[in-house]
Amino acid sequence: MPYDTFNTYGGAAAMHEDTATTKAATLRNKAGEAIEKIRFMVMSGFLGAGKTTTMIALGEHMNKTYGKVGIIANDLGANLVDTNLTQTSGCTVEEIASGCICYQMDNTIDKIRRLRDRDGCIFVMSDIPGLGVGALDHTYHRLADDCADWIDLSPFTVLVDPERIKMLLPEGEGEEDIHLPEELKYLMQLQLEEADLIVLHKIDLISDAEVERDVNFLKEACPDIPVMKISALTGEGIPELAEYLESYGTSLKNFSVRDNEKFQEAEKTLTWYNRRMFVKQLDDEKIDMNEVIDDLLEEIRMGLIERKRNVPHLKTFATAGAGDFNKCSLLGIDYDVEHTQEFLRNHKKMSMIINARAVCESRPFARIVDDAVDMICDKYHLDAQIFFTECFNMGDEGR
Ligand SMILES: Nc1nc2c(ncn2[C@@H]2O[C@H](COP(=O)(O)OP(=O)(O)OP(=O)(O)O)[C@@H](O)[C@H]2O)c(=O)[nH]1
Ligand SMILES: [Mg+2]
Repeated sequence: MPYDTFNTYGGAAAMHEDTATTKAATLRNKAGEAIEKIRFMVMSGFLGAGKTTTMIALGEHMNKTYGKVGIIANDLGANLVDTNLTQTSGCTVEEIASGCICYQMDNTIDKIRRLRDRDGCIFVMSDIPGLGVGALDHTYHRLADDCADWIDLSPFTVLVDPERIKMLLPEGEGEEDIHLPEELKYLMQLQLEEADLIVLHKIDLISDAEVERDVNFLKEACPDIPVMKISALTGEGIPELAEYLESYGTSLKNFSVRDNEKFQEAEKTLTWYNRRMFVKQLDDEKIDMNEVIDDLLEEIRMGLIERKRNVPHLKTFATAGAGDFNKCSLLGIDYDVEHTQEFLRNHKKMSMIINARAVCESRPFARIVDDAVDMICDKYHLDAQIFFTECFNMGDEGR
């Protein structure tokens, strides 16, 4: 049965007409007072599409206009950049690491409950790993079955990066080679099909004509799914998106991966790499650690180019005391490093996390990172202590 849906969003309500059902009985606390249901939503989208940035922008906006928002940072593996980055915002954060929320639903339900009871959140959002498909089934259907009396589900939202749409556009329109394997197209198509709502993101990076072209493409490719456009960086479209997510529910469609083999082929192209390390300047000198991080990322980029491999998202988060931090992203060998935040001062040491999702076999990728770390140690006379490294390909036997 379709999940409870709010149809208060003007003309677009008709789009969701068939999804409205009766609401569950009102929850009451010990004193007999009515308790509002909490809202939950999943933010999906390909690696680097901007899920974390958008959740933070939505959270900060909705904290002021709607009520307290909780964010669950979710990814495979441990030591997540996204958790650390989200903690620097004004949002309340929980983490579900070492696997997708889909396979940790009891844990996810506990976190949502804790965010409500301990932190007073009335809206919780979680992302899923950037290759994720299937959360509608695993997460939304489970919550609809088991928690409909205290959780309302907002639209299952899929973000799309205009750079990645180039892979899906008809020949001649997006022909620029972004050096990602063909197999990943299928993964992106599945993500779009799964959506209740598709959001074209990073519109600050493209012209109005390109926005129109991409929106039209998405509407044609997914005719029954509403399309919005935003830039989390400039804030454009964030209030409208927030209002939509607060007002609408999910159509709770039945979606499953049609061709599991093809999906696994796409998964196998990706390696997950997470490292935590501590870097110290051996002459006790304060240096510009921003430069060190830039050199590290550039060396990894060059290593990948040399081996004809790529990294759809490589992100680093470094701290050096007194709240000073650096957060960088590299969205592929064809792009420059993006600095979400740079250190404001020089430092003698820093703690650093590296998370990479690479189109490269796991051992060669680990070597590329090790070589890059050796290079910065030589160049800046540093010692690097490695506390944690994990590196696995999605297709590795025995994982
Ligand atoms: N220009 C521009 N860049 C953005 C925008 N939103 C995010 N980015 C950048 O895109 C990069 C990736 O953003 P994230 O929010 O980490 O993307 P993500 O989808 O959470 O990435 P994964 O969790 O690794 O899959 C970062 O460098 C962001 O600063 C935007 O609206 N405009
Ligand atoms: Mg993220």
